Amino acid sequence: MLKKGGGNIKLAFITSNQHKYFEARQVLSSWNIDLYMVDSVKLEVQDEEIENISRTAAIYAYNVLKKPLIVEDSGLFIEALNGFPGPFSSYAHKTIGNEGILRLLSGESNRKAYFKASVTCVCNEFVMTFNGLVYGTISMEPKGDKGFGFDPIFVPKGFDKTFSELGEDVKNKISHRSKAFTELAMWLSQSRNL
Ligand code: ITT
Repeated sequence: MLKKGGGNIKLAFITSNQHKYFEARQVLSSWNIDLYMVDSVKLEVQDEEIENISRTAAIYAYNVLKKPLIVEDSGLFIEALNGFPGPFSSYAHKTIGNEGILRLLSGESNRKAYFKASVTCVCNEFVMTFNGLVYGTISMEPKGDKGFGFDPIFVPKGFDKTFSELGEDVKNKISHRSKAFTELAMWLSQSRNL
């Protein structure tokens, strides 16, 4: 059952990434949903679709924890690189990093990219997945000192600054993560009587 302490829904967020956790918490705070971070049971599977990765990891974690929970898988998809790093974003960031991505794009005029987040919630008998996307471009050089991961090289559409320069308040209004978690929150708030 979903635990409702003081009217709030409690959900475990299975992740090792504190940045993802804090961003998700901020989005969900206005929806009376309390997240707590569990950094232990995330199964990392390989798949070309991040939806499949988040669903498989969420079902695995639920079978271990037996508590209402969410898992988010996300990635940066770069058009000129045929979608790379996509589902391999975490590994690509740890290995070649932002500088490596910029090197792969050197001399490339097509800088289009998008971030995608896929959040799977397992609670009671439900397994629900919600996606969020934000479109933009890859900058010519890293800029800004806020955020994490590819934030210093991603310029969201309609802005002329990177996510790192814009900071969390702006990012959290438009990001792939905020869109996916808002969809989740809307579904949960309509499902209060489950
Ligand atoms: P968990 O699997 O433990 O949740 P993780 O960081 O490995 O943490 P992912 O497997 O979903 O998470 O990897 C997604 C990677 O994509 C992440 O490590 C970042 O490098 C990048 N990424 C995702 N969302 C991002 C964002 O909002 N800003 C910058 N980079 C992001």
